[in-house]
Amino acid sequence: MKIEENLIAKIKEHALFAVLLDPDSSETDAFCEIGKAAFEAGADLILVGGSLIGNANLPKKVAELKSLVKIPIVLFPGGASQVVPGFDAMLFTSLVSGRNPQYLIEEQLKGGLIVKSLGIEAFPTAYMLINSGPATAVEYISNTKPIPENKPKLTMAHAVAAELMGMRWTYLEAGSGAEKPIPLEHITLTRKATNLNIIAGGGIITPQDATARVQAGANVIVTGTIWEKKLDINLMKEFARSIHGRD
Ligand code: 1GP
Repeated sequence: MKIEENLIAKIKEHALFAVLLDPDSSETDAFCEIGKAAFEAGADLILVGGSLIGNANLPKKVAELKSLVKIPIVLFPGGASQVVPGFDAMLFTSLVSGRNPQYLIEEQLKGGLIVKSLGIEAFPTAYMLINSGPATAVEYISNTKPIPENKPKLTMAHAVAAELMGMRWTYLEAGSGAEKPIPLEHITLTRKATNLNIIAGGGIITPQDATARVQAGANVIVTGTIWEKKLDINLMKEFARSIHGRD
């Protein structure tokens, strides 16, 4: 529980800035370059995942990245095939907004014993996909319907159920490269109704997008695609300052 405890202690001080790395880019230099820049810019953690495809090169790249950064590297798996050694911790997610048993419990069943035997610290996380424009890869591959963007109460109700089932985190997801980030009401209502640690990601491309979601009650802001398009360390620093409330 050490990594989770440390992150939660930090969350009590300020919201956290997370940079997401795509495991499919672990064949390239971009993986470590973006990860190292995130650390230098003041990110609090690195997430790896979101894709639903495994990659044999991943453990080697994670080990390389670990030698370059002093922040936790947390797996955010798209499926059991991504549970590989080397991570400090992982989001043990269930796609609770969907009704596909594969992502509600089957991938977890395939991955659970591996997580245990590797000794990876797991954060129980209710993962929810919220509609934010054209269909995203996660919607297509998970074969689930997102929660409609104008139904924030549905998000809140799923979060309440997840908390009652013992989950401690929820990830409110617009999808990688989404046209726009999730509407604020989904965060506001979930914040009022639960004590879950709220992660918000997908389509966040400006520090203002991030700040608005922190003010609505998000505890962790995730950005990924923006850095794959252009690695701008000054903008990363600006994100860190806005999310940490130091602007
Ligand atoms: C995707 O929420 C993450 O799973 C990050 O989204 O790539 O759009 O920043 P972006």
